[in-house]
Amino acid sequence: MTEALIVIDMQYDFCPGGALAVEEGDLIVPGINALIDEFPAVILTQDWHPAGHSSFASSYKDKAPFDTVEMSYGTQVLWPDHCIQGSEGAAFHADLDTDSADMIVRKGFNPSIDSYSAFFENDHETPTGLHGYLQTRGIEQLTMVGLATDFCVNFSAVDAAKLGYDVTVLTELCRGIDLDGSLAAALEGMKGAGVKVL
Ligand code: VGL
Ligand code: ZN
Repeated sequence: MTEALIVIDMQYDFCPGGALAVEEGDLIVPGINALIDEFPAVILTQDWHPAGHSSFASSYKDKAPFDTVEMSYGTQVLWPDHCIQGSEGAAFHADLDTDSADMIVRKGFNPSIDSYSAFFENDHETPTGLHGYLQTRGIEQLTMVGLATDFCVNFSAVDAAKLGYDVTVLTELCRGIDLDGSLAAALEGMKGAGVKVL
């Protein structure tokens, strides 16, 4: 059985100084690089939004970052503009060993749907293609690290577990946003879905 490391959204906008900074987000880069060396398969995800994306508070007249809005697919948190395609903030942290990655999955490029998960957009239906990629490579065991624990790592891990993967999240190599208790809820949700949260 082949194992893969999935590195979620290690981009400047999620690091201190970025548009949607996660506290200590940059501190996990060296530990992630060490893991990248060890795994037989490495996949990176990259949050990759067009300007004016529907998950940006700036796309609405009367909304501020971290407000929510009801979308056809459910409640969506509205974020500061971040990870705009081709911007500095959307780039991977320069110290991340991107050269060793086999595959980069971009997500969130559909203007009308956000995509936290590496597997499905936030409608929980539209695939990113990652499941097909992993299946055709015979990869069944996934270890996940990166940003943010309570959003993109959480959604990716829960979707992977639902798809039947054996999933481990290494929390030491993740950092969270933690909006209104979202971090504790995510840890519980992942455990409930059968993810090994270490
Ligand atoms: C993320 C909010 C919006 C993440 C991405 O990487 O966790 N969070 N876009
Ligand atoms: Zn995003």
